[in-house]
Amino acid sequence: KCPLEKVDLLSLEYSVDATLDFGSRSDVQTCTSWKAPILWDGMFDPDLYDQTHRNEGTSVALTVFAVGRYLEAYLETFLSSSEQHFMLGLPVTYYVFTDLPEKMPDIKLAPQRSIKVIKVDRHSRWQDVSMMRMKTISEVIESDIRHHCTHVFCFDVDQVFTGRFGSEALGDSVALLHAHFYRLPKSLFTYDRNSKSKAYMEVGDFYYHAAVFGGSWKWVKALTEACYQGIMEDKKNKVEALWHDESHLNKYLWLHKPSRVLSPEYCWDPSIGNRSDIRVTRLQWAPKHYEALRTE
Ligand code: 2GW
Ligand code: MN
Repeated sequence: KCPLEKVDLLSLEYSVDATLDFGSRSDVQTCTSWKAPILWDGMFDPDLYDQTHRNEGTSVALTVFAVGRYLEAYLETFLSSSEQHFMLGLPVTYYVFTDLPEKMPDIKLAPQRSIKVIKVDRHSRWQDVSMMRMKTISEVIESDIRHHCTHVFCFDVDQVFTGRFGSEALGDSVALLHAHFYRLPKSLFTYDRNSKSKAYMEVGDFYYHAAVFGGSWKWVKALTEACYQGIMEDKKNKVEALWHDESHLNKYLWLHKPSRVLSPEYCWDPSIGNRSDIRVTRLQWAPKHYEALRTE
């Protein structure tokens, strides 16, 4: 059991965290060594979080990229499922980045929710499509998001919301435990191990998944800028981190610990099968069709 200490509570952005019940899940780790909560089903009262965030005037930006074939393969399912489950009751602005704005699906949005479609270039290497998201996100936070939203969440598009992904997930700096690694020993984490890369690291806390990260706009801007700088430095030195942007993200989160950690409920791979600690899945990996999507 690992409750938040009184002294920490004073500095918490939202005192509602004081109601987290760290003892309610004895089968999983509910707190990091630096006392950030790891959110599992059963630890929190969703209505309390919603109420608190409505009172605080929280508004959320969701960024997602759908470049090339990923638009028709994934975007409609991602957005329509998000309308069923993502931050219901709070104002949400989707920032959709695509090279094919004319192919945008027509999604019916609930009140207080809107979409901004932003045209981006298509990089010829898929590694660059993925990595250059960091640059684009930091730019749009600076030019637009920071004037309209308090928080930002960044998502891969190849996933589907299947349960509440609500305001309990909001915090100053939020990272997600990778479904394939949360029960593995650290020695198996696939950090970048090439000392020539800016993403190089030997030890870490967790293996985080780059498919979901978020936080205050300030923090996400700092993170995406730092990752982009690392990526460009690597290009200059003719190296590429093992898992691209995800390696740089893991390095940043090792140096700048997140204030909130999401359990793999928040991005589950159904091909893993049933696990007793996963009582609810809130977002799921969509099936991959690598051959069809990754060849030209
Ligand atoms: C990516 C790989 C191969 C071929 C195409 C693409 C591709 C990615 C694309 O053609 N169009 C596109 O919009 N993307 C965007 O990049 C899209 O938002 C997608 O979700 C994201 C990451 O690519 P994805 O989902 O195919 O890669 P994953 O699921 O293996 O992602 C993990 O590793 C990546 C780095 O290799 C990233 O860190 C990602 O955040 C991780 O989840
Ligand atoms: Mn993905």
